[in-house]
Amino acid sequence: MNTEAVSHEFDLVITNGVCVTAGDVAPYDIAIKDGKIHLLAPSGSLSGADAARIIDAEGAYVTPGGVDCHVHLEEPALFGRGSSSDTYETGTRSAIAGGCTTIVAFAPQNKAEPSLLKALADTHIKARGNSYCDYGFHIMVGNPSEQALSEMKMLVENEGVTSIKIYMTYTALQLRDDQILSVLLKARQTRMLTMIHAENGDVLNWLTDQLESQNLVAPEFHSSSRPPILETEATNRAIALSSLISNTPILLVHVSDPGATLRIRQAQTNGQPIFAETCPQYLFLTRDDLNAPGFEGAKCVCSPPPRDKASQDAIWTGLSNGTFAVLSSDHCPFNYDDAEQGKKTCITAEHPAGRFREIPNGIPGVETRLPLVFSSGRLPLTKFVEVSSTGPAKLYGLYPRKGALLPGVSDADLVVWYPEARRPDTIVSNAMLHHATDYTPYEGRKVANWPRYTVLRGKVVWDRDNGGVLGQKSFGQFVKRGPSSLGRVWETVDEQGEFDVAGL
Ligand code: DUC
Ligand code: ZN
Ligand code: ZN
Repeated sequence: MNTEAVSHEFDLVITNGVCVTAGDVAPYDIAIKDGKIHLLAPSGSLSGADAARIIDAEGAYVTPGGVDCHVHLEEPALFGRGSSSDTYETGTRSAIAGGCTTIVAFAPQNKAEPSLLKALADTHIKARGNSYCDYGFHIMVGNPSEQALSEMKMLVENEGVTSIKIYMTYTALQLRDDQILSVLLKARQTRMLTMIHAENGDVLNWLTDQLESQNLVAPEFHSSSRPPILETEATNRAIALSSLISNTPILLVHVSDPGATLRIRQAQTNGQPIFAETCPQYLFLTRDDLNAPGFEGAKCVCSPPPRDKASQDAIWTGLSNGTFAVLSSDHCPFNYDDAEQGKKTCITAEHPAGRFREIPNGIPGVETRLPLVFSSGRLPLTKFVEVSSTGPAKLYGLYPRKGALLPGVSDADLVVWYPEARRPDTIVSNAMLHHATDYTPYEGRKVANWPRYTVLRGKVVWDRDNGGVLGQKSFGQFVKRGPSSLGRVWETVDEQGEFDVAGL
């Protein structure tokens, strides 16, 4: 038997597609070799190419693979009770089925643990060999000890970890303002991007006590315990703390509130390096979803909570006008029907109808992020690619390897959507998703398109009509990240120089 591999000029060609990047929509054929985008050529010109495989996109849009830089997997109880219902294996399987080829997940540092490097090492063990898509890590800082701060330089220089997340709420994670300042100062010195969860934890705890004293403990009161003003206040404070440390760059994560959005926009207009993220839950859910019959509202308990219809519109506007650099899923899954680790851990003899204070905060969404927003028709396609792929790749130091279609440079990470003639009207159901979570908050929603193929480094890892998930959990690679390249963020800091307390 002849076992010699037949060699081809290209490994994969995608022909008759309409390529969408953050800057352009144009028909090109794409040739892929050795896992990279090799060539873009006039449409149809590669349909007879010498390639191991040719996919005819049939006129469909082809976008860079999704880059989702806000994903929680295999995390312990940090947001109330419970622990993640998705592992690296199941969460990244879900990612590729929804067109996402790279995630950045969190390496959580426990409050009792002084080291960030330990948190990173522990998380590498969970992810290695268990990832269907490429991945990086942010460190979630629970304890900004001297040791932790001193390790930030190593994370950037040796480990390819160039961002951290800090919290202004949650008992297990909340930092005081002085701790936030210490983190920002070190982040400035080491060129780390600081992601901030901006909600005033002390105020929401007080409001929660007030609600509980009136026995208002059902899931819907999660929303009353975290009104928009808490987010606006904390966002304003985060921006003030950043400006105090000589305008150190920060990213406000999962922004839900128009007041916070306006404050961010003002800071950006003033030239401050303030970046912002929003998520599908603030575009597609409202607080009414927390008011579902019985305990069902717990399925939509996340923080900040979904707001009202007018807020949704303001968030869409913020995406369109560039206030938000990135649209992430904040995939933070907990099973619903699970009294050990899921949403129902808060149902006890004392609180048979549940107690919102103890509901694990977070919802799944890594697989639905791209189809929901692509199908919405509310963003130009170039903007869709910008906020869901190119923007996150730039913000988190992955560009142009990720988030682009640059020949010779970019990994061949792609999504081929369905062409108009074959567009499936998909009704989202949990049964069709690939996570290990027992529900989706988007059950029953109609979406007009879905990734037909997902390609990761030149390999077809998702073929919706022929086998579904074709990738393997050993194929995803850890990606070392560089500094952020969005908006000359660190060049500006270089020009401004270091923080000088005497100059305040
Ligand atoms: N913040 C997150 O980023 N994810 C889930 C819970 C939370 O509050
Ligand atoms: Zn958060
Ligand atoms: Zn999150």
